[in-house]
Amino acid sequence: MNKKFLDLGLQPLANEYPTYYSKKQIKYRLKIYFNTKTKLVSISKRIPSKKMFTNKYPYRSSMSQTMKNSFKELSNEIKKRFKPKLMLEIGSNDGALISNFNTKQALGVEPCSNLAKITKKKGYITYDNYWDLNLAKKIKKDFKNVDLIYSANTLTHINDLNNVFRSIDNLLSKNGILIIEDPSLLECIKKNSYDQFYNEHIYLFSTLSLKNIINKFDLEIFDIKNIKTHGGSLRYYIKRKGNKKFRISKNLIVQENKEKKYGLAKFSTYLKFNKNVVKSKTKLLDLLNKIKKKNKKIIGYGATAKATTVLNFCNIDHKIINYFTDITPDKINRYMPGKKIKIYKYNKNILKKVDFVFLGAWNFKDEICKKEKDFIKRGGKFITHIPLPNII
Ligand code: DWN
Repeated sequence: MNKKFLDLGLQPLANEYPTYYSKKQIKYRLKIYFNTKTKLVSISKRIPSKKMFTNKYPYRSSMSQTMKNSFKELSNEIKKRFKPKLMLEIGSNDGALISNFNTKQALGVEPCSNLAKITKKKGYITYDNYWDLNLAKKIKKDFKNVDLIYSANTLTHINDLNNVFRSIDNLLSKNGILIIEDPSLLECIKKNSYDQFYNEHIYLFSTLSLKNIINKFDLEIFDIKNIKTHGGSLRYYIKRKGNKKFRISKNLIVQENKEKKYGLAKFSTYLKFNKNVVKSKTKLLDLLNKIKKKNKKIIGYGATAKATTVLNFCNIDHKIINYFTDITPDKINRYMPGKKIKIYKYNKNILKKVDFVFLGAWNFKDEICKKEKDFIKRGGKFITHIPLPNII
């Protein structure tokens, strides 16, 4: 049974950055549910993939050094531990991961053709289609099987999870390995990062819920890693049940116990989360308004999908956060979705006359603070809302 625990109000598409502000930008009600049987957390309104993942999708995973390092490290591990002859990435974006493999070793699947173009140009075979059974069958026809499938921050964006895993089951070789990486529900609840919810994130996985989903396809998690990216993610290592080559690691039991102990299987935990989210909104608005009363200038750093959730839920406009800065080419000179807050191209001097910087990309706090030593030295302050609205 699906039970609602959070309502984040009307939210625009998180990656639809318009060239001009219009009150008419379409918004959708964002309600979050917990399924008491499957333990899966999901959003209510499902927007068709074709509306969200278009040929103008702006998000680029290689815009951050942290992500590039993480993908580099993982690719070394994949080569050493699993030695795949051929691997496939579902949601290859601009190639931040596959570019660590040679063009004969890795295939990409990326429905946003503007991004697929980038990896194609580098010589990687990239299917610019949505991930489904037809595509899996097509790839099977072209390459027979693949022995490793990887997907980061993508499967949770696809509505029909049965189709997702049926398609993986179809293409993966008998002893093949599937690696999935997504924000951890446990970390989201612990850190009160309600901004992990937006229309693209249809699901937020936990070990408890993912186990239930993949069980139907005779797949099982045999190892798990907590990683720091995207505010705390889980990397799940999955195999077919019949594959005896890999033993079930104790990391899995440890993670499951942590999730159970924290209450991820109980609805009451999510009601508590709701209360914390409401408190966070009040506290953030108090903090920003106090700063504004002192006539200080606040700008946003990192025009993230997460920031869109915060701005629209807390109703923060350009009178509070004057503008955002970002390095992503396709976000520049556009507006934050749903708000009259412009995004300017990042340059070294952009923080010179700024007093406070709201971290839209709080997940890259360390990377950004390192880059902005001068701002900190001259007394500039960062504001974060994670885990609680605060000046750091
Ligand atoms: O799942 C998703 C995640 C992985 O990426 C997508 N559905 C959408 C997107 O979500 P996001 O926009 O919240 O992701 P990030 O990775 O937190 O976005 C970081 C943003 O900050 C990018 O626009 C790049 C920008 N940035 C910057 O301007 N200067 C980042 C760094 C590190 C910087 O130094």
